[in-house]
Order: sequence, then structure tokens, then C-alpha cells
Amino acid sequence: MADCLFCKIIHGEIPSNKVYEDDKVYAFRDINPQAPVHVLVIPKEHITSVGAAEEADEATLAACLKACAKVAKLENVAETGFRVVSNCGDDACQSVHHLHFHVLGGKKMAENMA
Ligand code: DGP
Repeated sequence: MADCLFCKIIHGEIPSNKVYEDDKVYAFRDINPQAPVHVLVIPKEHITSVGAAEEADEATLAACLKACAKVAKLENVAETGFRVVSNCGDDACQSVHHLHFHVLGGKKMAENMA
């Protein structure tokens, strides 16, 4: 999608620090990390959020979750633990309307989720 920040990152029009990539997924470091490990996993296909998942390609959605697990291994937090977050809509403070999964780790997370 032409005006989408994350589509521009996927196409290399905006630079990013790549952590992982396959045919369906791109993963890169968050510009404003909230934890020692903070990677964004995004589908290459433009999907607006988890709220649009019912209409989205199932293989693409599965690839996103598999990529979260892959990133956790690459970043050495698979054993110690990590959190996967996907903000959806205004109340969740979604700021980029291209589906993304925050993979957070490298420290003890807060117990409170909200
Ligand atoms: P959310 O608030 O859940 O929509 O998360 C969007 C995230 O995207 C936020 O943590 C900051 C990150 N972000 C925004 N713009 C850029 C960018 O240009 N590059 C990178 N690497 N991350 C970005």
C-alpha cells in the first residue's frame, strides 16, 4: 500500500535493521525499543491489524507466528521467555496500521498487561 510506513520498510524505501526475512514475513528492530530485545514482525502482504485476520491469508498469518518464534531464537530469548504483543485499534494505541507483532524480551516483563 503506497502510503503505508511498513510497506515502505518492506520495499527498502525506508531503512531498517533487519533481523529475519522469508517470502511472507519481514522482521526488524523497533525504532523506539521498550526492552533489550524489541523486534517487529510484519507480513509482506498489507493487512491492517489482527482485526482483519478473518479475511487474511491463513498461511501468511501462520508465517507471522512462526517468525515470532524464529526471532526469539535468533535473539536468544526463546529459553528465558518473551512477550508477543499486537496492538489493534485506537484503544490499544495502534500507531501503524499494518499488522505487526512486537517481540519483546531480554528482561523480566511487568505482570500487568494493561
Ligand atoms: P504500535 O504502536 O503497536 O502501532 O507500534 C508501532 C511501532 O512501530 C512503534 O513501537 C514504533 C515503531 N516504528 C514506527 N516508525 C518506525 C520506523 O520508521 N522504523 C522502525 N524500525 N520502527 C518504527
